[in-house]
Formats: sequence, C-alpha cells, structure tokens
Amino acid sequence: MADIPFSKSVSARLRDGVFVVVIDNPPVNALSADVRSGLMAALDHVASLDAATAIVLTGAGSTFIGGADIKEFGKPPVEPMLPEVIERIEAFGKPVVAAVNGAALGGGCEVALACHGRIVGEEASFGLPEVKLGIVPGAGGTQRLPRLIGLVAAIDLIGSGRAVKTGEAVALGLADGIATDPVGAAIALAHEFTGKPLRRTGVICVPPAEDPAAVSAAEAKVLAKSRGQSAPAEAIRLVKATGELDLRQGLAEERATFLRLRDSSESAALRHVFFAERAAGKVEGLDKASSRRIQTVAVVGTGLMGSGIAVAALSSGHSVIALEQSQEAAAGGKARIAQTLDKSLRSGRLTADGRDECLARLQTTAEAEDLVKADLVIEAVFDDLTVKTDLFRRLDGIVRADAILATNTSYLNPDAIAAATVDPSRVVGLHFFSPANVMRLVEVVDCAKTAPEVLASALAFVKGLGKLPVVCGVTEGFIGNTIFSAYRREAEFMLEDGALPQEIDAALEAYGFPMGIFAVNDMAGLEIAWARRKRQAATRDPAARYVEIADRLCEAGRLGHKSGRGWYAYPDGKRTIDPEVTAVIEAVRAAKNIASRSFTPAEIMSRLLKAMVDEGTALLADGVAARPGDIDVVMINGYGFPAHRGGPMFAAEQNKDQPHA
Ligand code: T1G
Repeated sequence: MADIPFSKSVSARLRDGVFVVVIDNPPVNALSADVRSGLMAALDHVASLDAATAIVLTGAGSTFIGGADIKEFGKPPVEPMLPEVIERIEAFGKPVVAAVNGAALGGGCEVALACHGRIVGEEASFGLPEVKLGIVPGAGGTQRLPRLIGLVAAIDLIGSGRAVKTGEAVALGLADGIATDPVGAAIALAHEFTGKPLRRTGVICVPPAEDPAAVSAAEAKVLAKSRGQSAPAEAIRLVKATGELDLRQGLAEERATFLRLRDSSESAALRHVFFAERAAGKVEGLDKASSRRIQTVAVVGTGLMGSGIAVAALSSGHSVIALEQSQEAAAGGKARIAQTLDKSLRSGRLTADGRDECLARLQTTAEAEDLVKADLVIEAVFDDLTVKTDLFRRLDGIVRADAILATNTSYLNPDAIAAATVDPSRVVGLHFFSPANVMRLVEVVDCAKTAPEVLASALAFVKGLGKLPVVCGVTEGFIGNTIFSAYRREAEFMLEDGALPQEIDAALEAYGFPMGIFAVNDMAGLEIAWARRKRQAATRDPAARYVEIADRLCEAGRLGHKSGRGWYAYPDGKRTIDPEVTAVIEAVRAAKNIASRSFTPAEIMSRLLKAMVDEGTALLADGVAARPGDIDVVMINGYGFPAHRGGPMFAAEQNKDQPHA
C-alpha cells in the first residue's frame, strides 16, 4: 500500500492493521506547523478508519522528534498548537504507541510521554532540554514526566535538561521495551493494547511515597548549577505542583510559565547561543571542500595539555601516537593518559571496557619516525617559537605528505610556525582549552596559507571529538585570549582607580560568571602572564597605561592558588581577602597620585563588558572573528561568560539603548 500524505512532512501507511505515521522533517524532525497539522490530520483520519486499530508514531532518519521548531519562536503562532496535538494523542480512542527511533527531545519527548506506550530503539534518547533554552517544557512535560518516573527523577531530568539513553530510559520506566526494530515492536505492543483500557499518562497519580529529603536534594543539586537563571527553578516548581494540581490546572500553569519565559531576555540569549554554537564551525564556501579521513592522531608532548588532547582523541575512537623526547618521558605520558582515563571511568564517562579499548589504541614513543602513520599531528609542546619551529621543521620531513600538522599554541603566531615547513598549506591551529579532555571549546585557526581542505578536515575532526570548533584568524591570543587580556586590563585599571579585587569578582559572580577574574587568575597561576609581561616590557608603548599591581604581587612570591597566595590568600585552601593585597594596591595608587573612588557593581560590569565588546569589534573588523556570535561562543565556553546572558556581543546589542551606569 502506498504512503498516504497528511502534510509535506507527515505520511502514513497501514501495516498489520496499525497505522504507522512517519514524521519526516529534516534535519531533526522538529514540530513545525506543517508537522503539527499533519499529525492532527492523521489522527482525524484514523479516528474514522475501521481498518486501523491503532497508531504507531515514529521519525524518519536518525531522530524521533527534536522538539518544537526553535526557529518559530518569536513568530506569530500557527494553529494547531502543540499542546492541542498532544492532548488529542493522549485522549485518542485507539492505542497510540511511540516507536522512538532516535532522540525524543523537548516537544518530541512530550509527544512520546502522551502516547499510550513507548518502544525504544538502540539509539533512542529522551530529554526535556528546555531549561537550556531559558524556558520550561510547554506541552505537558513538567506534568506528565513526574507521573511516569516520579518527582526526584523528573526534577533531575527537567531541571538539568540532560537526556537519558535507552538503558536509563527503561530503568526509569519511560519505555515499555527495547527493540532493534522499534516500529515492528511498537506494532506488536499496539495489538496487545487493542480492546484494553488505555494507559493515559495524564491521569496517573504522581507516585506519592517519595522521600521529601530526596526531593529537596534533587532540587538543591539543580539550583546549585543554575546561578542567575530562572528557568530551572520555575521548572522544579511546576514539577512539584503535580502533587497538588490536577492535570488541567497543572497544564495551564505550565503553559503560562512557558509563555512568560519564552519572551524573557534569558531565553532570547540562550536561543542565540544555540544557533551561534551551530554556526561557529561553519565557513562560507567550505562545504565543497572534501575533508580528509583522520583516524590516527599523533600528539607531540604529553604534559597536561597533550595528555588531555590524547584522551579526547582516544575517547572518540581514534588511534593515538604520543611522542615524547625520551623513553622515560614517554612512560610518564602514558601514565598521565591512563590516569585521566581512569578518572573518566570513575566519573562514569567511560566503562572499564571503554578504558581498556582506549589504552589498546594508544602508542607512546620517543621515536619521531613512528609518526609516519599519523593522519594528523597535534603539537602541544612548550609555548616557545624556536622550540615549535624546530619541531615543525623536523616533523615536516618525517610525516606523510598528506598528513595535517596542527599547533596548539596559545599566543605564538602560527603563520611563523607554518613558515618552517615546506608546505604551510597543511598547517592549521588547534587551540584546545585545559583540561582538553573536558573543555568543549577549540579555536580552529585558519592560518594565512591553510588549505580549505585542511581547515575542513580540522573542523570535522574537532566535531568528531564531540567538541565545539570556532574558526578564527591569526592574531596574538586568537579570539578568547585577546578578549580575556582586554577585560583583564580593564579590571586592573579599575583596581588602580579604586575598586578591590573582591569587589570586581563579586560583580562578575553576581552577573553569572562562576568565578571572578582575579579568582580565575589565582587558579591558573600568575607566573605565565608575568613572564609574558616581562618579555613584552622592552616593546611596550611607554605612553600606554600600565598597571603594576600584578607585577608587585608576583615579585612578592604571590603566584596564585598553588603558592597559597595571589590576589587572595588561601589558608586551608579557602579563598580569603588578604589585607596585604589591599596594601599593595594602595601603594601603587599612591605612587601614581591616583585619588581612589568607589565603583558600583553595575559600573564595574558595564566597564568590563565594554572592554570585551570593543576588543570583539576590533577582531571582527580585522576578520579574526567572522561573526559576533563566534565571540560569544568562545567567551561562554572558554571563559565562564554566563550563557544566559548570551555572550558579550549579544548582551551589548540587547542593552545598546540603555544608558551605561
Ligand atoms: N528547531 C529548529 N532547528 C533545530 C532544532 C529545533 N528544535 N534542533 C536542531 N535544529 C537544527 C540546528 O540548528 C542545525 O541547523 C540542525 O538542526 C542540526 O542540528 C514545546 C518549547 C536534535 C540532538 O532543544 O539538541 O520543544 O546548523 O547540529 O548534532 O516544550 O540538534 O544545520 O542549519 O545540533 O545531530 C527542545 C535541540 C526545543 C533540541 C541533533 N529541543 N536540538 O543534534 O545536529 S523547545 C531542543 C538538539 C521545545 C516544547 C518546547 C540537537 C539534536 P543547521 P545539530 P546534531
């Protein structure tokens, strides 16, 4: 029998007396107006079709339903609305079973929750990630999920927005079964349901016997991670209300909250981040460049950065050759990599078998000639131009002609490193952030001579690591460190003018940064920036304003957390304000005859944001960054800028009509 179309993206066919409805709306089967109207039409059709005893709902391709169409947010609503479609499914007179073939997210999960049964395929996942978009589920998720899996698990999932895979979904009671052919199994389940009273999720009473302490603990865990955001707390309130409100009241409260949050600045910011993250790895005109297959990755240098990169590559299925200068150093590198893998095992990110497989794909060596097998070489040695150019010259003669050479330099000019090779078109920058096996962000540096195919391969490689690539051009410090330096400089100007480190940090933390800039500097250690300042001293513009406070601290042996003292003191490891630091700051101010004045938190933030935005604007003008959103993505994922503010460029654009403090 031919497929019956119900709209451009919804069609169905009868199989064994069951109407199998397929949503085919690439790329992720989002619930656009066309899908919603197609679903309604299919339901109408089956309601009066005697030949069909039930419905099975599934997605074409690798996704079940990726959720509401985020691109429709902010546009005039088009009927039918999703809650209507979902209520129709739940109330339907014949069984409706979801064959969850892939991700069921947001509205997609809500559709699945309203079905009378759920069969999951091996690649299925369920999640209500709405809080990550600054909203709460808007089509019954907060009311139906707790009815199926209880309050504690629902608070965890909805409050964090995390998705669960097949095994956890079954354990939580979200799925009735797993099948390699979920549609076939869903048809069988639909037959079992026929003629029996249907399980309507909305009428289930929320399991009552839950431990109130466990509910509070789940709530506290979510709130601890959602500093400055309102959606997670609102989502928890709605989930908890299922104990008191009936479905209708609960749905009305949920919808009102959803509509209010959808129009909030928090949601606008997070939606911007969603699309900016997906745009950041794209380069105009690059689609056509075919990327090279990268299976074997060589990592040169197995310090903190190199071993982190090796773990990231191993964990995503690559073979890794780690090169060190001696056998002893190679053995040390191997131990570091194994330790990091063990840590992933302990935190549940890796299974024991997974760890063993990773180790089996790792080769450590002191023989550069072993790198002949590598498709990509990532250099992570000491950040010194001579060391790096020597290394690239040597590697150039060893690796295959089609191998890509990448440098992980933070501040050096990758064009100068590339110039040491015969073929600089195969050189690219891959600036990982530490710890490289954890941090998602990678700045992919498109050097002056990088071939399009090499850039495309590097981007595909980074995406394959499960990381977030942002393309940038060459400048000292690329996007992130350039902006970080600018705002650090501004913070130090304010210190000299009268603010204290703890006041600046408090303003940043109140804005939503997990940690203020001085606390961050202490964590990272002050010595690297000190060494750089000393190197730059001879060439520094004598007319430019220079703040010596950090130098004075370093000279006094205050090198940050590791040395027990920096911008703060750390007795027993705890960050505390140190009067000695205040005295150093006051002495520097006095020496320059600066009359100290006070700063409000709003003024501190306004000046720091302006410093970031001015530098960002210059990077855009120079073509180092392609889009303002790329800068936002870097600052959010590499430097703790709160995602719910959208990044510095977005925040500035939003506030451009407001007077500065
Ligand atoms: N709406 C519109 N476009 C979307 C989309 C969506 N929900 N999800 C993805 N895209 C686009 C994305 O911009 C990209 O476009 C392409 O699809 C591939 O995405 C009522 C209110 C499903 C796990 O938050 O998590 O439901 O860049 O690169 O790695 O309560 O996309 O190619 O032009 O990410 O294979 C809740 C968001 C919505 C899910 C697939 N749903 N999506 O990952 O591909 S709110 C979400 C994802 C909601 C209800 C509420 C992932 C994915 P382009 P991709 P992927």
